[in-house]
Amino acid sequence: MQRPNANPQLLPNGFSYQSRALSAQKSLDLFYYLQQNLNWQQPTIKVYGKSHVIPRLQCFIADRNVNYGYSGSKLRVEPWPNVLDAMRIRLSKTLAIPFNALLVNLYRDGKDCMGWHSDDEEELGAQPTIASVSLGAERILKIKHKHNNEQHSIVLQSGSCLIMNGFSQRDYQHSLPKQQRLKHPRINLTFRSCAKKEIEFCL
Ligand SMILES: O=C(O)CCC(=O)C(=O)O
Repeated sequence: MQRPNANPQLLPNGFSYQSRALSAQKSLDLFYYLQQNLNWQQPTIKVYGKSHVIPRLQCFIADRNVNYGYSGSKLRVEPWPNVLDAMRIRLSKTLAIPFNALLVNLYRDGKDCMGWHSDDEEELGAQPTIASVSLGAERILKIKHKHNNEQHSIVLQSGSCLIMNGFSQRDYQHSLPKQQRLKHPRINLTFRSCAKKEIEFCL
């Protein structure tokens, strides 16, 4: 995997996009492998006191010592499959970031989506680096500034890698809106570096 290039789709500071981080064949093989072999879950969230299943499937993979509220509350923590461990090692070396957790999303078709949010949980630190790899159907990612009207859209192609770092989470939100007519699935891998659990011991 190469270091992402300067961004051809004119993204704001803190976002950089590489369209062909993985070859088409590798992306396809990996997509089918993960679709069939990960332990997918569909967590429930509460919105205004009402429970809803989220509109996508997820799998959270992490080192055993990772302290991440996201996983603790809703998702089982899974061990690293070899193929994803190898990818995280390559990404960690290339970007000089010790990735220790991975949230995987499976969008079964264009009706599955993700709402506006920032990945700004405390465990990720003040300026987190997140490496987001896309496999399968192309989807549009929307980005908007939190305090002005600046908006961007980026087409996430299969095999691409979007890096979010710097103040991207402090200053912007992102979302993956529905694309009602899309029939094909997509998998997204977001590699993260989370705080570690404090070791408890008694003497
Ligand atoms: O599917 C995507 O590209 C977006 C994923 C995302 O925003 C997230 O995992 O926080």
